[in-house]
Amino acid sequence: MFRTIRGDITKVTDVDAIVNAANTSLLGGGGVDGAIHRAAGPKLLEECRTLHGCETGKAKITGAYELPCSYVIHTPGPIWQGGHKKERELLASCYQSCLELAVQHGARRIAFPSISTGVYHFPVEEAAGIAVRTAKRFVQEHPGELELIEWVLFDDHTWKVYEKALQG
Ligand code: AR6
Repeated sequence: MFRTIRGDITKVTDVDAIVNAANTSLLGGGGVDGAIHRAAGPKLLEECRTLHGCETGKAKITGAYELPCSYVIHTPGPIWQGGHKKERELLASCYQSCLELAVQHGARRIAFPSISTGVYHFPVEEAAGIAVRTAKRFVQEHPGELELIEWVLFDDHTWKVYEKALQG
């Protein structure tokens, strides 16, 4: 049901949906967002233009085009500003919103990157705890609706932190 793997989320072939750590414009960027747009091809940006952005903590879904899955779920994570700007609640809301959209679209297997812990500087340990707690609670509240939730972590340190959060 839950697992972590080290790697590139654009290469994952065993899920219905991958999550993009986007920005509120939904018009692409660096990091995992850039990698997803490059791998999906220009039609992804075309569809994103029709969405007119997305609020931090919410999510929107598109097709996946050249990617080996059916959907991309785009969620703008919070920018870490010291922890007093509702960053934790907003990050939990990202996971919750993505999982709700996945279920609404019949996507039973979903892969997440480490939302907000790159250029948005959310501390990784806290982000991993929020990610795992929110996903576990969601599964308890939606029994039988999801088969797999995995985190695809790009670097060794981030992978170890999520693995510990999941086991601990
Ligand atoms: N697969 C999986 N994880 C990746 C990949 C990949 N291909 N590439 C990077 N990561 P970031 P954020 C990891 O900065 O902090 C963008 O410009 C990365 O090592 O991508 O939410 C958006 O447009 C890190 O652990 O996302 C926004 O403006 C994690 O993904 C802004 O960055 C998240 O890093 C969002 O910032």
